[in-house]
Amino acid sequence: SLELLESLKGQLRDASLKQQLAALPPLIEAGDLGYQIIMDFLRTAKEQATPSIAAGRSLQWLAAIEHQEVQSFINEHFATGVVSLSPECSVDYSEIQTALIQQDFELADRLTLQKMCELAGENAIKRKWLYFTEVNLFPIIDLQTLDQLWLIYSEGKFGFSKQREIWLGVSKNWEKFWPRIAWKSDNIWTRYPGEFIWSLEAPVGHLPLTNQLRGVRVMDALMNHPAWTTTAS
Ligand code: UYC
Repeated sequence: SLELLESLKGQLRDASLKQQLAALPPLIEAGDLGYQIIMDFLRTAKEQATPSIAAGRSLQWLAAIEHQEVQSFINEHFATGVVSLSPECSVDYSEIQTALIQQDFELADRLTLQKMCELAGENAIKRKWLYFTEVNLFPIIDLQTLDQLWLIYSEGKFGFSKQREIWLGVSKNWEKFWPRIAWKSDNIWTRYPGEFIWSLEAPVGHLPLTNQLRGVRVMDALMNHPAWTTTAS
């Protein structure tokens, strides 16, 4: 009913994040009128300085719909997503944003590792993995951007800063940390790629991945990076 749609519209605009996210499935279910409400919400969101998690999730829902008008709307206004990438970044992260909008979390994770190798330089690109010394030198803006992309397109669940919150919550105890983010269960490492959860069903902090094959130092460097204790530049 129109009354219900009006109330969902208000919920999407004004309620808590949890309620905003809960308004989306019934709006999608409603069809055309629901799509219009979500598109209006995204138009308004675009005027805000900082992207919101509700806007990121709205775009993901709309992107998954095969509907001419919705697709033209996305192409016209949100082809590159809701996160505007700073020109101060050393690497172009737009491919990650595209994968995240499509909810292809496995691709987004691969691209994240790849782009971090690009950020580290020629040697890391050839090696295809990172030294912790390279991570220490990552610019704050680049790590904050990667983190924001993961956060905005995961209902606020994924990203290094989320991992860091959990890591601090277990007093930096790695053995307590791994099972919390489902990288280990029953003391056995989760196997890459098949055993990881490539969806929003995953626990908070599950993605993006940092391979532990060569030890914990890269993860430690990520968790200790000044990006998480410095405000955005
Ligand atoms: N893998 O187990 N991982 C790979 C993870 C480990 C292993 C890539 C994460 C434990 C091998 C990513 C976990 C381990 C390869 C991750 C995990 C192990 C590989 C691709 C839970 C054995 C290479 C990028 C902590 C006991 C062969 C990359 C292959 C790859 C991530 C084995 C992203 C988070 C200690 C042999 N693992 N990795 O860095 O399958 O190569 O590609 O962490």
